Amino acid sequence: MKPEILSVANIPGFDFPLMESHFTVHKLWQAQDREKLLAEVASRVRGIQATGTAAVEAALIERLPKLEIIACCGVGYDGIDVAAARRRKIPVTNTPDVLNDCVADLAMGLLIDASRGIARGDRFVRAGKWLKGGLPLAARVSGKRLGIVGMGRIGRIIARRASGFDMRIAYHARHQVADVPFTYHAKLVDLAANSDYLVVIVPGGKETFHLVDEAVMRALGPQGILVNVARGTVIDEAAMVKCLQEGVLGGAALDVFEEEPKVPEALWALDNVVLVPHIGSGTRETRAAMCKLTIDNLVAHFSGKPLLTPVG
Ligand code: NAP
Ligand code: 8YV
Repeated sequence: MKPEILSVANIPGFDFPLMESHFTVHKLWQAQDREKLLAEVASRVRGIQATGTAAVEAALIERLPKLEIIACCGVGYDGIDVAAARRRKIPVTNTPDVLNDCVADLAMGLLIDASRGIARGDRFVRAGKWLKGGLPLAARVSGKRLGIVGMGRIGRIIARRASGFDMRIAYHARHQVADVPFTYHAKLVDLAANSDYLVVIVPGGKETFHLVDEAVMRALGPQGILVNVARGTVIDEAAMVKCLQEGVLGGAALDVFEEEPKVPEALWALDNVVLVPHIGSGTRETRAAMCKLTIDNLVAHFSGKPLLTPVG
């Protein structure tokens, strides 16, 4: 008998046939009637497959008496009630490292786009506006000051990418990192005041909720550009809209939003904003690696082997 897994969320590129070769999979996200499906399978479910943005609340965990493991296809697991899982000694796994390159690539792409106006230029050409004149000048990227909020696995790769653009790099995190040569700012507002670009790459959740507040955005300033590839909750989105509208923040490039997939319509109207739909890890190669790691963790657990990437 294959162990039964509850898939609580889909993610483009997830290899369900591979998971189904090892497990019986119940797709909660596909169910017309979630309650009916849960009533049918709850007593037999031994594992949950989630994603980086899926909610796995205490109520669901408590409803599954045989639950043994929660495997998250994503490095961020802020939607999962890890404390509730721990109370039942249920391990949680995630997918660190395999997505570092692609998320860092996207962060640099967003930064360059927001600064140089690639998407804006594309809209301009397609609308036939070039025939009537050119776009206003943009801002140079190379050699500028980059502030990175979070110097973890992905933050470090963003710094490496930015070094190739001769950027002067500084960062903020709760702790100074011993093995990076960049300037550390214990206060985020100081980092913002000394940056042309602020790239956010910290975990989501209560600890970082609205870490980037109005004061930070004002410190970044009217020429400053805010890039978010972390979680929407890390930035005070309403304050950001206001700062962008008033011109006290120069621009923003956003992969993540507070209430995905809802993006405030006020942002659609702003030409100094680049918007993409949470695609940081969205390449065929990276999704395949994330998916394999998620399934490998589940397989390891049910074979009695050590987990590959348990959450600490
Ligand atoms: P990581 O290696 O754990 O690094 C997290 C960094 O954030 C560390 O430098 C940490 O340093 C810092 N940090 C944590 N809490 C903080 C706080 N309260 N204030 C300031 N800094 C704080 O994580 P990662 O693998 O780089 O991933 C980071 C996050 O990116 C994920 O959790 C996920 O939410 C997001 N992400 C998004 C996408 C996407 O598709 N857009 C893809 C992958 C990941 P200290 O502990 O010293 O504070
Ligand atoms: C995924 C992510 O897009 O790894 C993360 O934390 O945000 C992304 O890689 C996410 O898991 C989709 O829900």
